[in-house]
Amino acid sequence: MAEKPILLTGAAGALGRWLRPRLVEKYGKLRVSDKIDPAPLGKGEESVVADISSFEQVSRAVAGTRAIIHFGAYSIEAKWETILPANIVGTYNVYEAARLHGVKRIIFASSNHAIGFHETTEKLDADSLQKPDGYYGVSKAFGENMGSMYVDKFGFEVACLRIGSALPEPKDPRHLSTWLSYPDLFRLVTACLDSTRLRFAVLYGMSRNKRSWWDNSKVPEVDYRPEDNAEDYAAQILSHGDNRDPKLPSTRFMGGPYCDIDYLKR
Ligand code: 15L
Repeated sequence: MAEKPILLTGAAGALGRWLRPRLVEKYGKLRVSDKIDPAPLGKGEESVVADISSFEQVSRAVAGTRAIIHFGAYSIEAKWETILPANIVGTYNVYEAARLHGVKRIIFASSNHAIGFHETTEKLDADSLQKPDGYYGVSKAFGENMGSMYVDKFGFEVACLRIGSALPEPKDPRHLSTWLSYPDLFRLVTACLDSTRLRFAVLYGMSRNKRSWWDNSKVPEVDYRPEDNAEDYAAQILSHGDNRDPKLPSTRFMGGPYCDIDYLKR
């Protein structure tokens, strides 16, 4: 029987578009899904258009796949009414549709904003406490906890990627700690897909940054070997110094600018 495709949600987004051809090249078959048509399709791709907040539509996207890379979400801080359908209901829909269709492996795009209110002087690992820095961060913490529950109750295999700043290049002083290059993102996602020992894993989505605040060493079951380092851009980024106010939440805490939102009103 022919191998079933892997499903990528959020396939029309920047990270999805970058990953697609590389995933197809490695795994042969990819089903891409988004609420807008993620066309044009490449060789090896099939598409199911689905609004993540509709269980019926998500279920159609999930049926007949063998693993899910769940990147579909509202991807920045927003009001609760925006986060709820896309990130809370949507994430439930993906896990529950996976259970009904017998798909056990989910790679969940969490975010550094699930731990955004940790001080930048700390070093975090897989066991560090969640400390969301807004509704978006809460939704990512929720997605991690749903994953944990589906692992323990239903035997899922879930990797939660606390993605830092996934960008072609780091652009500001914070990124020297949080940057995740696109090639390293691909290495991370494929290491999770290929792991033969995955149960529940929390990994920081970061490159091999010299100034990193995070540590993935407690997750040896995922053989992630990042190759890029934000330090290569440090001289350029810091050419006019680091002019951030050390007292601002955006400087003190890992989540950066998200930590300033509403904080200063209290
Ligand atoms: C994220 O999770 C967001 O999706 C992205 O837009 C950035 O804000 C990034 O985190 C970051 O913290 O740099």
